[in-house]
Amino acid sequence: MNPETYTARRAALRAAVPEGAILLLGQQETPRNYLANPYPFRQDSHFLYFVGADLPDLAVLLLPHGEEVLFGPPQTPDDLVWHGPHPLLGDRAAAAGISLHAPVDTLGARIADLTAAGVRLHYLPPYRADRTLRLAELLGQRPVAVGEGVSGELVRAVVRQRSIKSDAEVAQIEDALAVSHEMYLAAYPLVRPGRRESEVAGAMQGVALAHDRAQSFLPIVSVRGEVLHNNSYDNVMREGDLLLVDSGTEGPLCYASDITRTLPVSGRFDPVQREIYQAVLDAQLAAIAAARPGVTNRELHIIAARQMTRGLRAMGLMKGDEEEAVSVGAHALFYVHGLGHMLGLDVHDMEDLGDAVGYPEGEKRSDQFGMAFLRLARPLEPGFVITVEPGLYFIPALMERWEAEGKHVDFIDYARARQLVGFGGVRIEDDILITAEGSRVLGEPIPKTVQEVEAALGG
Ligand SMILES: [Mn+2]
Repeated sequence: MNPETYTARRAALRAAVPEGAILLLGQQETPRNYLANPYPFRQDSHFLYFVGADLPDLAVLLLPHGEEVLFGPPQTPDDLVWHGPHPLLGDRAAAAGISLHAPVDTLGARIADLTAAGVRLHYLPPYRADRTLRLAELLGQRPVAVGEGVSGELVRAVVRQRSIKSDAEVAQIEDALAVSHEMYLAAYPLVRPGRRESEVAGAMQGVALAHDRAQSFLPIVSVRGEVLHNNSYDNVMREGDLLLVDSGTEGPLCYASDITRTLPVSGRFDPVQREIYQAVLDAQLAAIAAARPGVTNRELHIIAARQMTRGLRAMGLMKGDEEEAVSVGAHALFYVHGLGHMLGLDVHDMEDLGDAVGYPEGEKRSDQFGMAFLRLARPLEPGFVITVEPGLYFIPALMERWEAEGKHVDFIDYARARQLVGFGGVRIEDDILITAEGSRVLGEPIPKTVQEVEAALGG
């Protein structure tokens, strides 16, 4: 983005939080096993949004009278030896539309001056221990006190601003989706009995790396799709397995894509797999069709839940009235999570800011199993980018527990459900933009119908 974009974003933030000073803290390197061997660097997303500069140890102060200062490490002769020539701090500041810059080791003193002058310092909640410690040091407080000083006003302003994606931001997400599309094309030939999950994961990561892109999160590539956050790739794929692949990459400016497909290892779905898959696909399509400004994402979640309940009833897995089944939460035995989340610079966009992102002020999350995991419940607005990712899972431990408790016996046929132990899970996920009239699925279509998936696998 050009300097004017970052200047305009900070001006909008300043207008929403007019009093006091605002601190935007960049990310520091994270050691892997010793200091000089760090994890790949990922800049803080708020910093990327308001400043753009993508290197460690930066901070920006927005001062009460409109002054903006970029703090960063001064370049030393040793840096030139180890890291080669880099833009100077002043050039970084100029690229962000910031006129002043200063050595990062003077930041603490500037904050102390502000505090002494009675100026309120707005900062966002830290999500890593090193950020908590850095804030504690900068504020001259104990780490446990840092949380109490978080600015709710700043959190709400950032959420309002980052929730609405500009055309340029949507283009970044679609850029990431183009790489995702290629990643899936690379995966198909490797989804075969006898191959390992890690071969698929490696081929997909290889595509991202070949484009010089990071993956936006640790991908799930597993025949045990019912294990929701499964990050191991050590299974051998067998005839009759379903491989669940949930992966994403980042665009050039670190905007994320997030796509899930479920692939039959044999190349063709068996009859039961096809019925379950179709129930999930129908739910995803129904939710996308209903997505428009003013509709809440909770309503979309319920539309998807009812649609899948209809499918499960047709298969004899559920029974009774589908609206009633969904309102009491019986479907959550199979559809255990929420429909989706915001997508942007973070794959779960702004999740570090908590439920201020997904829930209107004053509205609490449901405590009903299933609905409690709905990350986004608020009314949709033009410019939101969200994921739509319903799924059905057969989780042995959960089925056993509910059956033992006699839970929702009016709506669930446990004898039938027991026959699906070992089935795994199906999830289908796309990224959509809410438009003035409805919604648009972003990116080049990735095979999704039963016929398309089987054709892609050569089944
Ligand atoms: Mn997702």
